[in-house]
Amino acid sequence: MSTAKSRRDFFRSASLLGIAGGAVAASSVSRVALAALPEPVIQTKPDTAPPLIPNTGVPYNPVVTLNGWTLPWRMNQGVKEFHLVAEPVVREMCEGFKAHLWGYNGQSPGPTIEVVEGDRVRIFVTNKLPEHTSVHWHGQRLPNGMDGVAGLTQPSIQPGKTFLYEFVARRPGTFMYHPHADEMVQMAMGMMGFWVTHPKTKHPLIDDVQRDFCFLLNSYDIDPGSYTPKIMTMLDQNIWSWNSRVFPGIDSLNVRLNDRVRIRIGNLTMTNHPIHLHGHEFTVTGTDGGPVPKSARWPEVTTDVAVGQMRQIDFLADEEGDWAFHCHKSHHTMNAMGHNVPTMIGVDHKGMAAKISKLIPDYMVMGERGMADMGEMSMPLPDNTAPMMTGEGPFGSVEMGGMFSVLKVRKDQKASDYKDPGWFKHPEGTVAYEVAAPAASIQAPKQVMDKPPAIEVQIRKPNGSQGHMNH
Ligand SMILES: [Cu+2]
Repeated sequence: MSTAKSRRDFFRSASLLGIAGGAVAASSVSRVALAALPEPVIQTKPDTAPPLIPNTGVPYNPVVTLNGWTLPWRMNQGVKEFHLVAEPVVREMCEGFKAHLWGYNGQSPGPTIEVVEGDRVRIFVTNKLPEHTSVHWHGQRLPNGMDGVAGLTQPSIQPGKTFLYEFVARRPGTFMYHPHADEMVQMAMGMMGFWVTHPKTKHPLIDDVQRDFCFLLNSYDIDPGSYTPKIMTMLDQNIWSWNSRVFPGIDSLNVRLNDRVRIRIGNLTMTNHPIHLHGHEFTVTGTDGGPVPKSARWPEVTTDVAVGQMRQIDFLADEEGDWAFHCHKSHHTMNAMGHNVPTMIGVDHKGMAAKISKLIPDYMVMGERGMADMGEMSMPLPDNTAPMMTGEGPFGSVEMGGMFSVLKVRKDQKASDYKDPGWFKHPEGTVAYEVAAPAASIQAPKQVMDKPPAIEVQIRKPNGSQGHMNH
């Protein structure tokens, strides 16, 4: 179904259902304003959209959402109006791997909402999901009835209905939005989005930056070959993603040498993520609670983003190169498969493999030397999944997946150009290289485990007498 047609259908069903009338806080909006909902803008591609330069109101340096986009608004008598549509979406998590998620306006996560401190914001939320929902504006100062907690501060938004939220974006900073109705299911299905409120005037704790990136940490449990997340999984997710993308599907962060760079990260998974940047030190300059006082900042190369937290990091990109940027939990830089594989390092199971392959012709021995072989192996994969460790770099397989990307710092990157400059061209003599060494001087450690030493264990029997047990 084309976007144009789905929009037409939406407006037809909207008028049939009388959506425009069923809004909360209708008293603050005239009937005329309600009758004309802003047309929802839908995005179906997972590309990183260029920054949305504001053409009205206070100017600011817009953010770039990794593999995402900023929702356009319309000005209506001084109020910024947005239209979010909660709906089932198909998200390409990387090439060859699509997930059936729930999100907003065609994508999961939903579009980023960018406003300026002091803006009056009106957000229409239309529910095209098969169940009720609500939207909570995480971190915002707002009237209690606009907080979006179904049952507590508002009735839930039933399928087919549109609600209206309206408040003033009172404090600048890094925020997110997500449902506060059947939360476990709806967040496990990908319903979330970013929110940035830019300062109205020069703020003593918010420095100007040349590049401003944002993304959400999310995780899913999607069996290889299937499309829909298993929503009951509490901690054992197998897909660790940034903005519902996994490496090598996550775009690089491309900056110019000596740019001041800001990266805003929000965590809506069910575990913490130590986010690590190579080659530079950063400081945490803000959280969803606001800017961090200067006296409370210290340099880091890794910062932990706990569940439900947001971190805003700033740094000077003064080292050229392709710098890894990733979650430091190594299981989070891997994609599905292989998490239940026993450790086989040092185990000689060749004979066993031959016997098994008589029964299962495709049986392969994995991980005798480590798991690195998996990165280069082109194993037959089920139809819809991502390779566990992959990503072709200029020197071979990067052996990564999941929460991994690259900060690309270039001298010749143009100001405000976010295009991928390709791989770094290292100055001669600055790349680690193989040296000739006599083989005898670097002997590999012996890993023979076929004859474990016999260990004698003394076991005290309940009656006090001693027994022997040989292992
Ligand atoms: Cu992680």
